[in-house]
Amino acid sequence: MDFNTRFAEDVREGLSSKPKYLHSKYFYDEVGDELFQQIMSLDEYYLTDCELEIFNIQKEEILPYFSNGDEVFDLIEFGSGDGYKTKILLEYFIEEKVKFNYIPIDISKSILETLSKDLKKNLPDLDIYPICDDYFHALEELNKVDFNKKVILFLGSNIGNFRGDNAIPFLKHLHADMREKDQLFIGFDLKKDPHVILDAYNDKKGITREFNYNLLDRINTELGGNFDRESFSHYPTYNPVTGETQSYLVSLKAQIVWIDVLSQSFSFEEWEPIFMEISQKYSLFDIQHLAQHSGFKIEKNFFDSRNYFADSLWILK
Ligand code: AVJ
Repeated sequence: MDFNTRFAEDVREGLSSKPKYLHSKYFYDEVGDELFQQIMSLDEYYLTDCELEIFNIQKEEILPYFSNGDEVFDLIEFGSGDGYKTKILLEYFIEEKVKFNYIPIDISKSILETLSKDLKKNLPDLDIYPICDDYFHALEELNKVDFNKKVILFLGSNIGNFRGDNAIPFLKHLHADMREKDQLFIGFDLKKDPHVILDAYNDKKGITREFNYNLLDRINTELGGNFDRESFSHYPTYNPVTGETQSYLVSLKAQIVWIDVLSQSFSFEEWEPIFMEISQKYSLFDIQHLAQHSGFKIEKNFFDSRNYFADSLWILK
């Protein structure tokens, strides 16, 4: 099935469900990539600053975990985006003349092109092999031809888009595709003051709202939908019991939306929500639980100075 058919079928399934939902992975088209870059630079969105701080302050400590100095390793990044944070590590590794290849994997072609251009210009000594593909497909293809030690980066608390224990099947799959000496370096946004968390997903400038609306626009342009964004209100929530940040678009009136490519209409009741995204927050116990139940062992946790965020280095158990 090609990408557009997959997208269309996922939209059909989500809007036919009760409660209705849309997949947040479809947030990231060209406009969505740009909006997420704006989110990363918002005052309220602390996640990016935390991970930047971890990399800036602890890069000297991180490097010897990745490299023994002699052997070449592959630094593989899942969902690299524009590589804004990773660049701190890349620059430092190049400075230190570390032998490694950088392999960013992303489903967004345009963001990979931006990243490659930027790195070729600013870090000409870097060996970069971008792959535009699904994470696992890319990793499995790599495994056939490449036997270097792999360090897999999964940063930014991207894992949080899985609800709670749903992350485990994903991590198990990853585990199955890793070899004994490989490592996973994975970012987790930690449970903290609920106000701080909610503000990060409810920014004053309304960029996060725009980021959600963009998926309705995308359905309109790519699938011939007639969503009227003005008749949906963005509602973000944080539940400190479950650690789930969730975002909804709530229909402000009874309405019917038509989607051409699906030849189907979807009716909304007044105040009916579409569940858009989950961003799970974790305790150290939660992280331990995930590692343990997916076959990993925590080698080392790296924290920012406020203990808002953890980059956790995992090895196979
Ligand atoms: C890219 C999935 C880590 O959940 O914090 C930012 C996406 N959504 N603001 C997150 C996002 C709303 C982000 N991740």
